[in-house]
Amino acid sequence: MKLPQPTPARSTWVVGDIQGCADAFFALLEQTHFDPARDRLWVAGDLVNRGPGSLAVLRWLHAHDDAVTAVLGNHDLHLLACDRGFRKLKRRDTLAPVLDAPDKSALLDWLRRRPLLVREGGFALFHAGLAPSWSLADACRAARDAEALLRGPRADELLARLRGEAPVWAHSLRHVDRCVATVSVLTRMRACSEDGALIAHVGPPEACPAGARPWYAWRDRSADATLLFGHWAAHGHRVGRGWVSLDSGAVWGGLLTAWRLEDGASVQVPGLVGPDALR
Ligand SMILES: [Mn+2]
Repeated sequence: MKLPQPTPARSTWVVGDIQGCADAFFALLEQTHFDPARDRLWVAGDLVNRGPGSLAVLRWLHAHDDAVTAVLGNHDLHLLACDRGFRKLKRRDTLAPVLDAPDKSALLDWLRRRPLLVREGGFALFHAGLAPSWSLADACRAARDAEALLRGPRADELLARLRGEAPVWAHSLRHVDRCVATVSVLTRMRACSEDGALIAHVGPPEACPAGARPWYAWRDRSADATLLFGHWAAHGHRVGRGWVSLDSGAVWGGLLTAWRLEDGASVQVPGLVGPDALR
């Protein structure tokens, strides 16, 4: 896609799920003429896994921390849980080079300190979804609690819980349970029921099971920020009323998408191709 002219003096690009597609990621940086001294990069989570270049992606983001705002996705948390021994690598995981890297502790320490939700300048960025009952202020409060737990000395209490079922989010949940539920909503939700229970669904949003809708469809459309999210490859890159979806399935042979906050321009590059692409 060609960029409209003139381009803003300083661009803020938000990129969808990179998932270790390092070649596509670096191609996207070139296509957007990204300059870390001038521009900013927002990353919608799932920086790593399934693609072959998770280590290169993590190293670049870590090295350009001043220009990068990245939120955590479910694959990023899976990496942290594997490192702590709470989860095991699955057949299609490609995280071993990160776990074996000499700079692993610097990279994972940086990753563990990423936020779950960022709200800035009329935009809110998170990996997956928001609970129907949350205002944006509620979502920020819930995210800050879970982030504090993950960054602190009790992080293992959260990471250990990632292998099990999360409770449906409710304010009345006890602290760690509530943080587990918060992480589940922010990093795993696609379709949900009206009470905020996650409904397993990986197909397109038009094909949600009975009683389920895309999480944003339960929300008041006059929310005070544009919601930026990934996690839903079959959803693809779309610009809706009050939201922009950014996961265009790079790891599944689709595209890697960047969308510019200043003017809504989008740039896409091919993700994994040929035998590297997942099926
Ligand atoms: Mn995801």
